[in-house]
Amino acid sequence: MGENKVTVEFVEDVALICINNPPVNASGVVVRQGIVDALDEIKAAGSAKAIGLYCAGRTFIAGADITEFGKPPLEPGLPEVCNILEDNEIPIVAVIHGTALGGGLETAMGCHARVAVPTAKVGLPEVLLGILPGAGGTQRAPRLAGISNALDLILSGRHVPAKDALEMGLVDRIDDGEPREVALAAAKDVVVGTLATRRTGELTTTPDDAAIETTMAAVQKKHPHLISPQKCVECVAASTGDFKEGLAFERARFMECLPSPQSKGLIHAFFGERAVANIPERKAQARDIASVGVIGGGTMGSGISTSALMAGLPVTLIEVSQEGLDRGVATITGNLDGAVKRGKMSPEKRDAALAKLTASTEMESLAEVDLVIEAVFEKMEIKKEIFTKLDAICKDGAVLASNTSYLDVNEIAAMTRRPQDVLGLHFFSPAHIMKLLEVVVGEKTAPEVVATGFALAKKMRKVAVRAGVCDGFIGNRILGHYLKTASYLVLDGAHPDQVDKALEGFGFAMGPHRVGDLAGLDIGYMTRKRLAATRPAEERYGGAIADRLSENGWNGRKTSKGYYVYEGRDTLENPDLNAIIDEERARAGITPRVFSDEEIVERYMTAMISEAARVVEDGIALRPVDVDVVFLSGYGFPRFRGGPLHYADTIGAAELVKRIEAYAQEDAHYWKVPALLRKMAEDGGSFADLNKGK
Ligand code: 3H9
Repeated sequence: MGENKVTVEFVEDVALICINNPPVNASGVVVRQGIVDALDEIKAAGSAKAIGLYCAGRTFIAGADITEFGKPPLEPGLPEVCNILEDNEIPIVAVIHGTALGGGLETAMGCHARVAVPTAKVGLPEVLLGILPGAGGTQRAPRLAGISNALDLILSGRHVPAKDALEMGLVDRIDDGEPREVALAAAKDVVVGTLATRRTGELTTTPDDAAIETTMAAVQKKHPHLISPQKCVECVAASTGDFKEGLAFERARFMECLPSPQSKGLIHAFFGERAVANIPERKAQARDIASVGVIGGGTMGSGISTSALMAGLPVTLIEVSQEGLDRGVATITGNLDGAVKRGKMSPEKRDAALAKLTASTEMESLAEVDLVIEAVFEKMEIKKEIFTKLDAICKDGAVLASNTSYLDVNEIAAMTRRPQDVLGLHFFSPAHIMKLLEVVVGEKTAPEVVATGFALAKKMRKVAVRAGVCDGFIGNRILGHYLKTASYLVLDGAHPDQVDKALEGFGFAMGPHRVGDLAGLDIGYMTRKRLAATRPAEERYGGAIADRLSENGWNGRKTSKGYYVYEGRDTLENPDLNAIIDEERARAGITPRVFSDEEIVERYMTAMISEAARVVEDGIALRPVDVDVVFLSGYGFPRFRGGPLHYADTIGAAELVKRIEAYAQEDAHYWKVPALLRKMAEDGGSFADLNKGK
């Protein structure tokens, strides 16, 4: 039966159904058919008075098999299976361990009782994939847990611990033990009547118009771009009516979400975050990292230290002066306090983490640590000096990492007698919050050192992406390119606020000028100065307006003035900005023209895609999906668009080439068609094909 993914066992007067579809028991067609066949087999045998349904391996069903989405539907569908379970004459109790997510929880809710082991979690995370619970979840969850809980569950997608699920009414009992044993005991209890059963669809939902109304308003405000959250609310609202009509209503909305580009983008992001772990060094044995040294107590160094401490690692923080060290320790303490406030760690864990922090002004304190991360000022001479010292101080086998965001990791590694132990670990600010870690692999970096970078990221709950060496690696190299477009747009006639709003309309949380103000305009100013000598003569200079702001000391939020003026919580116009823009346009001999929001987005995105294509072409990123994940996890790229190169496929290479060629009429130096994109346009290829290794 079902390639043995679903098996039946008869024990006295009960039957047990076991689902075994590693790794996460996703409910693919074989599982679905297997469940239906199992019920038929049990009915035919005629001996069972109750059924226990449980899963083998690490988890209960973690959802529908997402890889089936977008392909022709395979019968029986999951909604049908949940209904067949519910309609089954012999009562069925589901036993949940691991995580019962999405279609998994829906399967359990189709059963007649639910028992969870104490460590189990349940959730309906479909909204995070741009869809909605489409196998009865929006109708059964409110019947079991009430409208308010169901809305929370379905809109947050969060994993609810068994204890809370019990309080909500989603599960009926918590029993400890191996899933099979718990299932056997629970089924026997059903037979003797000590575990009550009922059909969820026969329950009624108590109306709660106020909750529906407030939630709908909140959703529209919070997710103006997304279609599925609103549909989730509509479906939950429909659960107060007839059950069958509610199921049909849910099905129709599910089918509207499933083929949407948003859902495709979100699903690409889900698989992308997992695909980036597939690196050439994945089979190498990572070195054990039991202690970490961080050099530099500034924002980055403190953030990295916080992240390591939160992962349970002891940290030795190094600063040149006692004053700098005190500042670093204070920042780390503040970061940890913030984590407690945000509910990310308990006060006890915070104290334990802080107790693992050692602060020192002596580099020699790093002699015994397993990994050092240098996070000092972005100047090659300073980094070289530090790595020369580290080479003399650190024990053999220690991994030596630089948190540089632009500089040549090979040049840094060459300062040591052990370049094989050196790599870049590029964190993003604030490092204890941002998910992304670029693992920058130098010419001589050993495979096990790369694997160690990935293992560290996992420990820190970050998404690691492998990057090659070039100025800015994956993310900042692409950023450096497309930000020029933003500045050209402003020089040529768009207002910074229009550019920001157009891109926020596209889905970015903040437009580039607002981001610049937040990060500090002095960063870009220093980068432009650093690169001034290497800027080709034919490159158009876009930094004139930003330079003027920085030269006035208006570096953004931290100085209360940049592209905007910041007063308390308010963001206001900068009254001096227009004069500066006019002056710089006049100086460059530009007659400003009008840009539509659409053209702004097109030019900005085309620039981003062009450089992203070159990054793939040059082998700096392993695959297009690596670029996508960098932008989703580190640059606030709208997740529902899947990343720049997933988005590029929705436009198509031919159209992109056409756009670049048209823009090149104005500026042939900046707008060049990447060879990869041209080839795709000619062959009808896509970035998705490249991800699949085609
Ligand atoms: C749904 O249910 C729709 C229904 O309402 C309606 C239908 C009509 N399918 O994350 P991991 C793979 S929508 C296929 O590394 P962990 C994953 O890609 C679904 N594959 O493990 C990976 O493959 P690989 C609602 C899946 O322990 C491997 O399993 N459910 C699925 O860190 C291991 O995964 C969800 O959204 C899937 N559903 O975390 C839950 N799930 O090894 C999505 C995982 O080749 N899943 N894979 O890279 C998760 O959140 C996590 O995987 C989970 C385990 C927490 C379960």
